[in-house]
Amino acid sequence: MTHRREFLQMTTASLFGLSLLPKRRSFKLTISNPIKPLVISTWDFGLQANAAAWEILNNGGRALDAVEAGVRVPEADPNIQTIGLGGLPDRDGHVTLDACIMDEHGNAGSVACLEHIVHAISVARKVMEKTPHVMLAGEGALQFALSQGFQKQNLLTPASEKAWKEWLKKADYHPVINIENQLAPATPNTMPGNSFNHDTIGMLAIDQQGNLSGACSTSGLAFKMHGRVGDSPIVGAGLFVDNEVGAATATGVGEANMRICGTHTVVELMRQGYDPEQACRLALERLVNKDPDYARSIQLAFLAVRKDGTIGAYALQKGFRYAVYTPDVPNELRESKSFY
Ligand code: SD4
Repeated sequence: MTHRREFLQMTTASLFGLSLLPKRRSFKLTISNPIKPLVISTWDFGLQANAAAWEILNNGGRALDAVEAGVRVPEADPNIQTIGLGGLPDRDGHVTLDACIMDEHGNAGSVACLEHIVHAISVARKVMEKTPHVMLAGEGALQFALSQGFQKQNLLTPASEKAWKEWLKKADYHPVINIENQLAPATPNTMPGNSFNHDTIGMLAIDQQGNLSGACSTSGLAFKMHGRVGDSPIVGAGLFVDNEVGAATATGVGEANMRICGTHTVVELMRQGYDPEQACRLALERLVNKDPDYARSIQLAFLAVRKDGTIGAYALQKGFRYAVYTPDVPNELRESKSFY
């Protein structure tokens, strides 16, 4: 219990604006040999996305341009049923997209529940650059996109419509770990549960100037309720970039991530001196400690990069892969460690 005298001291200290918290040393990362340029992204489709981003980074371009160009690749691919064109719809048959982008100055833009526009990431960038806001949602986001010259189009492909109609027969909502689109029928490029069928693209890059940016884009959880927004467009949940420290992005069940402001937590842990893998693990540990049964039943994964180019990832479940492209690593897939 706080005694009266201590309490009065505390109150007096607060009145004079004195912090009672122990002083932390400020973040000072010694960067002797930074790895740059660099781009990393979630899941197997990250390989193609990284290749597009690398073109820009390798030519001295800005990390922001690289992550936008990278994320546009899976957004435009109708065979990827978790992002952009061909994304699996919500339970009412609407394909609704979430996306977020952040630059080296800490500027952010995002869209939530956006319909009919393939490149949600480019709309998010326009929100960041052309409006006084950070996030636009639903009909307002669509109207803004159209005003900026984006073309309206039907995002529901025959394959995704078929999967939705199949799902409607039982209407049993149950995201499957790592394979949220297991119900999707096989196509020449996508087998149910294979590596093409995964989730959100989250991409982080460092350019030749050493500046960081990040982007993420998704159609969210398949067969979600209409109007559901996940973690991806939420700054500090699906994506966070701090040019002094590092950046992080997420994939998996957004509801779990939003509760811990996951990527902000990861970046703050890196600021405290944890390396990216430790930071991703510690953020997930909050979920694991609070509700182990829930944590065991879902997938959530973080991918992070520190300002010096050190990369790390951690997942709740096995099976989370990410793609890495650096001057020494010509675009390879890595598997992250996991709790379970
Ligand atoms: C969401 N985090 O909407 C996204 C989807 C995802 O693995 O990444 N699924 O919750």
